[in-house]
Amino acid sequence: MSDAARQEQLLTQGFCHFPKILNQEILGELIRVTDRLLDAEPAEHHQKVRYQGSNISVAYQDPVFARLFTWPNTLEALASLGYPDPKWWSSFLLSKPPYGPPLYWHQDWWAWDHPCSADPHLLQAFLMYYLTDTTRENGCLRLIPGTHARRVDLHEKLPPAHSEETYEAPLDAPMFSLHPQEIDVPVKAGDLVVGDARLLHAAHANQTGQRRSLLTLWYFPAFKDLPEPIRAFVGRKKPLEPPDWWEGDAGKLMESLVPRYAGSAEPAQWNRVPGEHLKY
Ligand SMILES: O=C(O)CCC(=O)C(=O)O
Repeated sequence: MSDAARQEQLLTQGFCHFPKILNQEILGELIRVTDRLLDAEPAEHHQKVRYQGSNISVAYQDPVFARLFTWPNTLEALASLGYPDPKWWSSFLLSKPPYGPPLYWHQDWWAWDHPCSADPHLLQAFLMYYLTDTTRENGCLRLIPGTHARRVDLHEKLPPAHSEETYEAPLDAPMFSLHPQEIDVPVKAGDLVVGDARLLHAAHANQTGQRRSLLTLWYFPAFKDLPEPIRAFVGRKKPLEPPDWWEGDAGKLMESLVPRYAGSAEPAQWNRVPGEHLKY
């Protein structure tokens, strides 16, 4: 697929796919490190977030994460989409255990009161790396193309993403329903899926006996172009303080990926429920 076609797909459908971004070496390292993190997590964690499988913030636990956040092929992929100066915000390990349930429909944008929420351009992006090949059987990604910019009936039936209400919901709740416009996005391990934070997405249940792990990285593809209140909210977070072992090329590169804000604007309000800025 050409750069222009991917840019168009991202803008109109809210996602695009890059094959073979990670190599076997870093993939193997990521599987080893994430398996260790998952096995160390208490059973209560996995039970509470059972629809995600796990929700572990990753950054400093191992130097491999600095390599991943600054992975050259990924930065090239973002540049090919027109984003040569992205900023990294946070990253999570989401892993479905064998026979884990589906993940509910949700979107992850958090400043819906701000008028920029209606902007056609990408404000915040998820970068997803599945660490195994994914299929409908082991819980691949599902999404509803275009819902980053267009309201559908399902929006009215969804609680705020990853709230207590989502954790407690029964499997027959609307947020687990099949939607006529949904598509599956099966990928190979090491591929990259880039998506708009506003896009409605979910995942199938894992019906296999193998773990299905995913690393989701959050970036601001064009941080300097975001409205000041958004930058103020993001920049308010404690800046990265890389530990000593984040030295070397990846650690230094991380420094250039930190979103910073030095102005005095009032930070945007946190609101994960799309309101007037998302139209039918
Ligand atoms: O598990 C997946 O495939 C998607 C995960 C996700 O979107 C989330 O947990 O927010």
